[in-house]
Amino acid sequence: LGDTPAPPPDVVSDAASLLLRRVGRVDPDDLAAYEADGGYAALRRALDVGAEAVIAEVKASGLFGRGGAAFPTGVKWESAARQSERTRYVVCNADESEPGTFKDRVLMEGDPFAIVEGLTIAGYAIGAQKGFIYVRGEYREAFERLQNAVAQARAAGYLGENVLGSGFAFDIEVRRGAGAYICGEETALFESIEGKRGMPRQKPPFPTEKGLFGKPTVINNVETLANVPHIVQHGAAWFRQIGNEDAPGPKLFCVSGNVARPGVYEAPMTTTLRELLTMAGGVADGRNVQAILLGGAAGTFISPDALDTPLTPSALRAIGATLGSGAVIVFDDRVPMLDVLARIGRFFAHESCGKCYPCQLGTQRQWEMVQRWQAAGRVLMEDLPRFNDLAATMRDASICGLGQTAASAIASWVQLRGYEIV
Ligand code: L3W
Ligand code: SF4
Repeated sequence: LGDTPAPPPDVVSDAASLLLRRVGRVDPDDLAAYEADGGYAALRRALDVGAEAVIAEVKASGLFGRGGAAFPTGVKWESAARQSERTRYVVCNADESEPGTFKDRVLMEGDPFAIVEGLTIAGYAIGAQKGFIYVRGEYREAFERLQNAVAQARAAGYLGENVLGSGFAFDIEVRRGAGAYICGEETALFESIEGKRGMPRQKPPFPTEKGLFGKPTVINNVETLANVPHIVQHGAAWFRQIGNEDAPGPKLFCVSGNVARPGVYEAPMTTTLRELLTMAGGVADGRNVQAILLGGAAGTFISPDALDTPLTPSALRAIGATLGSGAVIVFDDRVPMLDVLARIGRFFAHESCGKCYPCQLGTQRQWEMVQRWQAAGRVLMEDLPRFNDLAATMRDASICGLGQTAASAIASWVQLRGYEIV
């Protein structure tokens, strides 16, 4: 955990994959190679069937956001397309910064044209004139790959004044962040693109109504957009064959920590945690699982008793967890968990933007508290009423997701095992 760039994934699953199909196989710097592998067939189909049909297909597919909050993508697109304001934007949130999350990096470095194509289809569907891809500052290679992909797409007529002779005018600009976790929050990301300090805005209004430059905007995660060409090309029913009613389509999981083969794995969300760990070679050195942190620093600690839970939203909800961005961090029985809690506390205190007091002050007090526990070698019982009060205040009164989730991992650990630590 921490505020350094995610390590490069060692392993990419070679299972029957959709999203990772081209990664490591098709030259990511060559548009001709992408086209030869079926690339841009989906955009052609989108332009043929029309914007309304594209939105209907994405809605019917049941695709939901892969960045953490799982909002239905088609509903978001429809909401933006319905606005009376005609100046509209689409934005790809590529500021992947959640600790333990490195899936978008693999897609951007390994299959950048798919993201450019997905964003172009999104732009066409909602009637946008311009798209932005906002890339995490530390991801230099991803940034360069995407810039190259956009330039080649523009030269070939997939972007520009008259996309493939359809009359649709659309272009994409690739921007780099400057190292702030908070700029992955969608409205802070807009502020950053607009040239201001990246601080979240109050929601509502949601971006579909007032987003970038105050105009209707659709903002989707990299992985979400990477699913779009497949849905448009093959249809919602085909897409729904993967996963189940509650969780259609493939998902990328970032498995890290004490596993034999850390990396990015593609699997349906009906996969259980135990099956995912098996894909990653099991717990390293034959040790036992102590806990799994699901969803990164903003996520939830899961007990090894819950290893047979499928990774669908409803199954996870039933055990009080969410999948978040797809981070699965495994801690074996040797890991000093109070050090991990202290690291999480430091992370949020450092990354809080300071705009609202529940989070600005709450993350600092939380960090102090977990440092006290670390020094004492146990969760201090006398701190628990204070901690619960702090966690509830941050969750209920913070402006954005950072503050609202800053205590969730620590609270889940206290609930899981805290009382037993001596
Ligand atoms: C139109 C409505 N749009 C909601 C949109 C909203 C946003 C999306 C989700 O993220 C999560 C948290 C962590 N009309 C709408 C609407 N929307 N109602 O739907 O919205 P929301 O507010 O539920 O969530 P959020 O604040 O966008 C919070 C996760 O993010 N997280 C992790 C972040 C890190 C990464 C990464 O590194 N890749 O994603 C941190 O908190 O799980 O649940 O677009 O506008 N009525
Ligand atoms: Fe900033 Fe935290 Fe408030 Fe979000 S919750 S606006 S990060 S201070």
